[in-house]
Amino acid sequence: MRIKPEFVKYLEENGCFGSVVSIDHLEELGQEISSLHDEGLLDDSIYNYSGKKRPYHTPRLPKSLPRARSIIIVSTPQPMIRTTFNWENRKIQLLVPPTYFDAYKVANRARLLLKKAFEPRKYRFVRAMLPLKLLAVRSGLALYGRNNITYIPAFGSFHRPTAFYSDYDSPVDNWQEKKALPLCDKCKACIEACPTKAIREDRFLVSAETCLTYLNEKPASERFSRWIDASAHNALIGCMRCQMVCPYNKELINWYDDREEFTEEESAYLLEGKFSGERAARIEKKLKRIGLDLSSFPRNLEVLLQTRKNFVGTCG
Ligand code: B12
Ligand code: SF4
Ligand code: SF4
Repeated sequence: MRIKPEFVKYLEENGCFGSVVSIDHLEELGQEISSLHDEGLLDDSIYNYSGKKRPYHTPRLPKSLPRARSIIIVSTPQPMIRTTFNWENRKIQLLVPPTYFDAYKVANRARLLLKKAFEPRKYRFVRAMLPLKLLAVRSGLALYGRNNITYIPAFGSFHRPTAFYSDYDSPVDNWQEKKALPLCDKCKACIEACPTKAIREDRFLVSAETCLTYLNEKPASERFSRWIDASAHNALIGCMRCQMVCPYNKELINWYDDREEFTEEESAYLLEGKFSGERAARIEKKLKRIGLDLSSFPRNLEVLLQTRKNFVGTCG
């Protein structure tokens, strides 16, 4: 059970969800990740984002807020984006999963809402680089799905969590055991839908190194391995298969915003894969609005267009 302090009620009035834990759990959060690493279950190339620092294994208080008292997590519901490519006289619509885009916008709004929620008291909120799913579940804000993605009521897995260190000394500490969604006991939909068998029967932790998302987030200079069936690809970046089949997302699978349309010339340019100068800068600006940059092209678009030779205007 999560206790909802007043500031969480304010977040909810403004369409966001939140929770709080004491700063005393910071080390525990890191230890949980580093113990998985010590067991050889986490690949350094995936989790060691900032070189030797391993921010998720050994989270440190920021220099700007050395006396933080709490960690606040705010989650913002986000739809998918549907974007259109004009290609060979057809309009081909492709998806970008929730959470790839508007990262700063979402984080800034979350910080602003927190500031307003506590007014007239003035607390600090410093963005925290933490294992967000673990924090979301440990704080009672979310539950783990068997697909290792976290879920909140009403918005399923379509939400973007953001964490902040704060000098707010919360009387509430929502730290709790990790829990999975009730239906995961009996359901295997995501395991069966995963095109690369990254969700395993023998353990809860996903095999990140075979997850399609990991493979298609790499720069396009790394071609897809032959073992990945072309039909596995389903989004311009990332993958929606294990979320689309989940009963907790039943009401959300058609929740997308239409954003950006690429002309025949722009599609051809992206497929050519030779980017430089002003033209590249212009198209990259457009890609950034859907959470992408040129590094995934032409590979990701190429494979999707190949598998949609007879494709007429829906997503999938
Ligand atoms: C590294 C990373 C990846 C890697 C590795 C994925 C992974 N599972 O960790 C790759 C590139 C593969 C990836 C893919 C995706 N990612 Co990612 N990723 C991250 C990142 C940077 C760190 C995640 C992390 O800490 N992993 C460490 C592992 C150990 O943590 P974990 O999965 O939580 O593992 C726990 C469970 O296995 C659980 N567990 C183990 N046994 C048991 C048993 C029981 C009973 C229970 C209940 C739990 C349990 O405990 C483990 C921790 O101790 C975060 C951003 C951040 N700062 O957190 C985004 C993030 C987690 N990713 C996100 C998203 C959206 C995705 C994708 C869905 C993207 C997409 N649509 O294509 C896919 C989903 C893949 C999947 N099925 O997990 C979102 C999640 C939002 C949400 N709603 O939960 C985040 C938070 C980014 C963001 N800000 O929005 N991602
Ligand atoms: S698809 Fe089924 S097993 Fe997978 S996360 Fe959803 S409810 Fe759980
Ligand atoms: S994101 Fe795709 S590849 Fe990764 S676990 Fe889910 S279904 Fe499998």
